[in-house]
Amino acid sequence: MTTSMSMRMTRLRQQLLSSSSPIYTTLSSRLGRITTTRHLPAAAASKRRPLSTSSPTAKAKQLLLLLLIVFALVLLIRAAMSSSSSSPASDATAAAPFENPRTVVKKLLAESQPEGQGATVRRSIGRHELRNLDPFLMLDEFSVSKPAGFPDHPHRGFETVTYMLDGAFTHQDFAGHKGTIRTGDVQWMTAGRGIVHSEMPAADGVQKGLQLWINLSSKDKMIEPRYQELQSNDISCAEKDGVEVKIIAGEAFGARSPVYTRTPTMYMDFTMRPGSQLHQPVPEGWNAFVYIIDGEGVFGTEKAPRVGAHHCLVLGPGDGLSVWNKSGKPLRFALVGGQPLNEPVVQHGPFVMNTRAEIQQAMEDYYHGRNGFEKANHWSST
Ligand code: FJE
Ligand code: FE
Repeated sequence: MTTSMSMRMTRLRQQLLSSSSPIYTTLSSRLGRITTTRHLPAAAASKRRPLSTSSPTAKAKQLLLLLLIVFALVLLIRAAMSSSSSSPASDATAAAPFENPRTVVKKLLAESQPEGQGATVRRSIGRHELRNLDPFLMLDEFSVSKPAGFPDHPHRGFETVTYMLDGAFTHQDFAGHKGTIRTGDVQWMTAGRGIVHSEMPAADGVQKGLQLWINLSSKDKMIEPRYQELQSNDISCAEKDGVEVKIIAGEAFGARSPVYTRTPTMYMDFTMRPGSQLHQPVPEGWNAFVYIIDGEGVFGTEKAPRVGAHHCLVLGPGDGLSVWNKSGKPLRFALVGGQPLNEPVVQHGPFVMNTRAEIQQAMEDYYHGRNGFEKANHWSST
């Protein structure tokens, strides 16, 4: 046995023994349906009395009655017009333009925890209270300073999306792929059948970002690995009524991201000025969540309480999300949605498959350097 092999064995053993997450199986659960009913204003009934035509007091009464009728009619017409209006952007008090607006069904504060080698992450999806939100497996807000980081480790069966909020990170993989992403850049990595890589801070000070893990369907788990890298100035952005959006995946305000999402996904970074509001469609049937990066916002319905940074909000079913910034500071949050795969999820650390047997296979492939892990035996990051 070679030295590198025995090192790999020790590494694998340590990884498996120290793994805090036991093998678990979850069948994707469906969120309960919420329906809303609309109440239309009931038509007011007006009664007429026969009009008498004699004295001046009677004439005054007639005039008053006529005025009252006209006033009631004006009110009725206005009510009818506002209930049929479809452009709330022109009217700050209008109802959300969605048939079935999504509301917040779960709120979670992502607390800091140690991860990788000396790194700190605020995990929301992937922790006990929110095991996964099909097709999403994990969301970490990371804050890492040298020499901490995420040294050589494997992945199989899903995608990792790294979005830099502040600073720079360098990645290197076993196939010779190497690069640095900086503030505003995105690395969309499809691990597929296998990647071994390192992800380390590339500058002094605290390097911050978001890393999202998106599951791949059973038919895509063993595809060739692939990278899609977007520099901050290649990321589509748009602005409307005091709301700015950077589109990492999907479409908003008529602009589209060039990223190909094998598992259909939307990923937006919104910044809302104080006093602004947003009405963003989210495909019906998709699971979706919000992660607040900075500031405070009102999500789902105008009467909802304000929520601040580092909170993850799981959205219920519906066709769109409304957000209000009622604070005096900018509000920044990520809105992410994806089509659920509705497949069994069996995860063991960096391997996410459909069955226990496939996890066993992944561990053996990594250990022996097979089925996509061929280069693992002769590689380590520099
Ligand atoms: C990993 C432990 C880890 N969150 N956020 C076990 F830390 C990781 C891992 C990351 C990670 C990397 C970055 Cl750049 C940002 C992260 C976890 O690399 F993959 C396993 N299996
Ligand atoms: Fe990784």
